Amino acid sequence: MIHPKEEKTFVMVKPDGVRKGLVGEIIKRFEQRDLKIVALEMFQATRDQIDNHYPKDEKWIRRLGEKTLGTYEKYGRTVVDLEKDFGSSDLLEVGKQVRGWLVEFMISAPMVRMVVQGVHSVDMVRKIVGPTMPYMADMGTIRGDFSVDSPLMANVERRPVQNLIHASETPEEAMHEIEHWFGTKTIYQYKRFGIDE
Ligand code: IDP
Ligand code: MG
Repeated sequence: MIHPKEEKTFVMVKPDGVRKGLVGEIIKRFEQRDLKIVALEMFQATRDQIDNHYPKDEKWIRRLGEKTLGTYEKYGRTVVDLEKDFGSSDLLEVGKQVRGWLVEFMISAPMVRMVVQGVHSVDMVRKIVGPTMPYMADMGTIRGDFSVDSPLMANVERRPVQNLIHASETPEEAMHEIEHWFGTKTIYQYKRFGIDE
């Protein structure tokens, strides 16, 4: 087992976060919570890179579709509405369409990628970022403080929910994403005052 202080997670400021000028604010919130930035870069992703970033397995894609249907039902809309908006009520097909919107969005402007290290960094970062849907995110989280999007609006406009940041959800996802985005790059080591010495 790695030392708890060595836990790393992957974060990307999405195009909406960059275009809203939130790069500094986002990094600040991780650093002020004693998390350490150990790799950092602005870049523009290729379609292929994003396609390989989001899982391609049926289970993950279907989950996106299920989430979408869940939102429809929560707001009194039905499978019939889903079929009208997506041309299908097959949740795998719905998930594929949402994934496609995501890929297009993520290549639309530069992003900032980083590796964040610290005790429970995966969970800590997700907590600081807030839940996927900004309209549900508490004040004090990044998504809660700086965005208000909802899938109800996004699905009608045929675009992904804009929630400023991507952050790994599990240590396994983090490992895969760090390898994918920083595989050939340097992850730095240094001692943070007050944390490492
Ligand atoms: P996460 O980014 O909080 O980890 P995931 O469930 O992994 O959320 O979904 C990936 C991304 O897909 C979300 O950040 C969001 O941009 C988009 N997304 C998720 N569900 C929907 C939806 O129902 N409609 C449109 N976009 C969605
Ligand atoms: Mg995710």
